[in-house]
Amino acid sequence: KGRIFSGVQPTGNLHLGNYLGAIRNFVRLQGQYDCLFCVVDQHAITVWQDPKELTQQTREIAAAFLAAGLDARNNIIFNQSSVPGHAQLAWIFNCVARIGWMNRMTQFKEKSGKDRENASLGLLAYPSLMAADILLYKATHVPVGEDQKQHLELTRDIAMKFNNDFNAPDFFPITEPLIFGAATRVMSLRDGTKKMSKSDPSDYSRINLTDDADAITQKIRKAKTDPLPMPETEADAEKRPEADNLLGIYAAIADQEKADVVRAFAGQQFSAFKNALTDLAVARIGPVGSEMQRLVKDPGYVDSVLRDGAERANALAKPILDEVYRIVGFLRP
Ligand code: AQP
Repeated sequence: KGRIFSGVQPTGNLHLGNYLGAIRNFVRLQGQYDCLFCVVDQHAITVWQDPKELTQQTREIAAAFLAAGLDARNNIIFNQSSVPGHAQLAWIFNCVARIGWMNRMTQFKEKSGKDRENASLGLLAYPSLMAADILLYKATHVPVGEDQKQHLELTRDIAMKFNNDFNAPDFFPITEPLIFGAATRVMSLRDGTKKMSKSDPSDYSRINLTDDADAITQKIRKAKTDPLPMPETEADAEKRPEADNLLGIYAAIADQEKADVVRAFAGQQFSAFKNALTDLAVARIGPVGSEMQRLVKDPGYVDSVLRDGAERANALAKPILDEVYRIVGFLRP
């Protein structure tokens, strides 16, 4: 059995992309692998987070994991800052990775924008911490959305360079990404060429997990489309980003092949398709959001899950980190 590590940042506005691209896949993988699912609060602070909101959002992500159907007993659910090994190993990886590797990361370029000199040092080093998250447990597989593929390649580079520099062949595994499902890259509802994102200023660009039936209905009704009827073939859909995105969302939620969804709605008016998509989203996403909100109202249970998860994660990490310290030559007097 391989081991899975994956994380979600507690940066607010958990959306359909996070759910379909990541969290729902976690649910499918549990049982097949040893799994660690992490609320990556240390990643979140690479851009400014209000402290009170960070605490609340951390509980929300953990609650979303549980609401989506992750089992807290058979998986390890925890928050990153509760296991000091992540930061400890990240420091070593900061010294293994090269600045040039970090400078090439698309996410850094996008998030730092034009004012790169003013971005936090943590934002630049983000992929090094992500490599530490994964390799602290020698995870073999990481389920993520398409946008994280480049960071995973960097994790593999760091593992290889560490193994090589310290003459420790095969010490760290060369981790494989698991990118699957009909929604590996959910796009904005306002612009089919931009990914759906927590930080998009327009709330109409995304469906939040906390949206009620009314909000979901409004957002799908207002979602941008082109004036043509529904595409006739998958190839036709691929040339129309907004239509393609909505079809992919439908296929992912309904758990159908996109080709079958295209066939079912071929040539129809968008309004008919949007009504069907609304019903589906309200029926399948609504309950996850309301369960998540119920769980955060009384955080005692969520906190106990995180506490227990941190203890178990620490126990897995400790012998691996001890071995890394020995390999690097750190004296442990
Ligand atoms: N649009 C998306 N489609 C599919 N998967 C997505 N993921 C994110 N956006 C999409 C996947 O969700 C997991 C958790 O993401 P995250 O919280 O670590 O990070 P993120 O990529 O920073 O999320 P956002 O929404 O895009 O936030 P901002 O606006 O801050 O950049 C990951 O597996 C990710 O692939």
